[in-house]
Amino acid sequence: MKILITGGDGFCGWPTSLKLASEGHDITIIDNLSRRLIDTELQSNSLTDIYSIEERLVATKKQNWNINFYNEDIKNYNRLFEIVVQTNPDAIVHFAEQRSAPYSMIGEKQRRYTVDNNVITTHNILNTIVDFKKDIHLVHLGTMGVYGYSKEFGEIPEGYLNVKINSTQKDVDILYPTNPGSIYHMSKSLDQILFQYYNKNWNLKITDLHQGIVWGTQTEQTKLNPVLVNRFDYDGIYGTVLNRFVSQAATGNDITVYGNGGQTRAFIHIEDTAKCIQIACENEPKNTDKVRIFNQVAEVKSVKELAEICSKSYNGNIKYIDNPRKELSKNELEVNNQGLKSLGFNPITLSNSLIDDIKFVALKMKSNLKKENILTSPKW
Ligand code: NAD
Ligand code: USQ
Repeated sequence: MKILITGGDGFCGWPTSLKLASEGHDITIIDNLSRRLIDTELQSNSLTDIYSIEERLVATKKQNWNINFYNEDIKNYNRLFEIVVQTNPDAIVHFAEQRSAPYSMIGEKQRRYTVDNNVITTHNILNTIVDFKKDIHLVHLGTMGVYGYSKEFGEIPEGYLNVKINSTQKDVDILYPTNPGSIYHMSKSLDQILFQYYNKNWNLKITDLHQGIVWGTQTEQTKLNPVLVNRFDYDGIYGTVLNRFVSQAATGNDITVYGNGGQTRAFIHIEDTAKCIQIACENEPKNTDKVRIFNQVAEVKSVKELAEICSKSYNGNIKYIDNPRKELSKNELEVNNQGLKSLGFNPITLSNSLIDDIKFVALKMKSNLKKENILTSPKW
């Protein structure tokens, strides 16, 4: 297949691009490298030494993979449209959004940037598909955070809640009520409305993947050459919880649990991110009656459980600190992930050997860790 990947230089986009290319797909990446610029803005860094996109591309040629690259901001509609026409893709995988909840809560500039960037990029892609070729399949990376994290309505279904309207006694499927916990998560809720309308009016073929927190860093393909290494965020703004805990424990820093660690979240390994996107691309929705929504999730764990695993494995000290976020101090969570499973997804779950893999990378890169960047989250 010809697959266009927006945001293909990022943490999820890069290994996914490599995976799809290694499976024989024709890949075109569009990325404006804004994530690398945000590192400069925040004076933060990837724990791994990531190579320039030019060096990365040379290394992919050595693997005989077919990956083209455009350095473009997809907020620029005309350029996006030209590239889509030139590439004529079967599918567009959309990663190109500002994805950090803490970043989106720093201040007015970051709140506006997150909403402007995320809504415009999504809307531009939808318009390109309407005006160029309506049967391009759009695969979007959404988030579990659009649902909130609770068992208020039981197990979290895949996108839709079946409700009975009392006055009519009729059953209907409605989009699960959104309950975002940050401006970032709210921008993904806005994306959902865009998808619903474009699907209803133009019958667009859309898969929205509500992904949990991604952990791990390397994949089968990124390990093939040091130049292909994936980024590893450990800082208080972009680092996600499990990768932070492992890198903290491995480098002799405290494991930073926010609040009491009762927050329960859904998780997925980076290898499975790429695998699920492959599954979604290779299995288009059978009809366009509604947006297809899958929960891209392997398992559910509490923050406390993760901290205890890391503490036990690496002798780390757990430090409970005031939670900078406005979120429930404790929640239960159950998530349905049958959609991707029915198409062959066999989830990788947390295991000591995989956590050791992250520890190995963190230890090797210990000298890159800037201690002052560990506790940098804004309060909200
Ligand atoms: P990332 O920030 O590492 O990657 C995003 C990429 O998109 C970056 O390379 C950035 O330069 C690019 N980009 C952003 N705006 C752009 C624009 N206007 N034009 C062109 N390129 C642009 O983030 P990630 O962790 O790879 O996440 C990718 C997607 O997956 C996001 O949409 C995120 O919401 C979703 N997601 C991520 C996680 C996670 O734990 N990392 C979990 C669930 C969902
Ligand atoms: N947490 C700690 N200590 C830390 C860091 C985080 O206790 O040092 C806690 C947070 O308070 C939160 C939980 O861990 O309760 C998860 O935080 P996170 O930073 O790992 O994840 P989050 O901000 O939710 O965002 C990440 C990605 C985002 C994606 C989302 C999926 O950055 O792009 O959409 O995970 S989900 O969480 O399922 O909505």
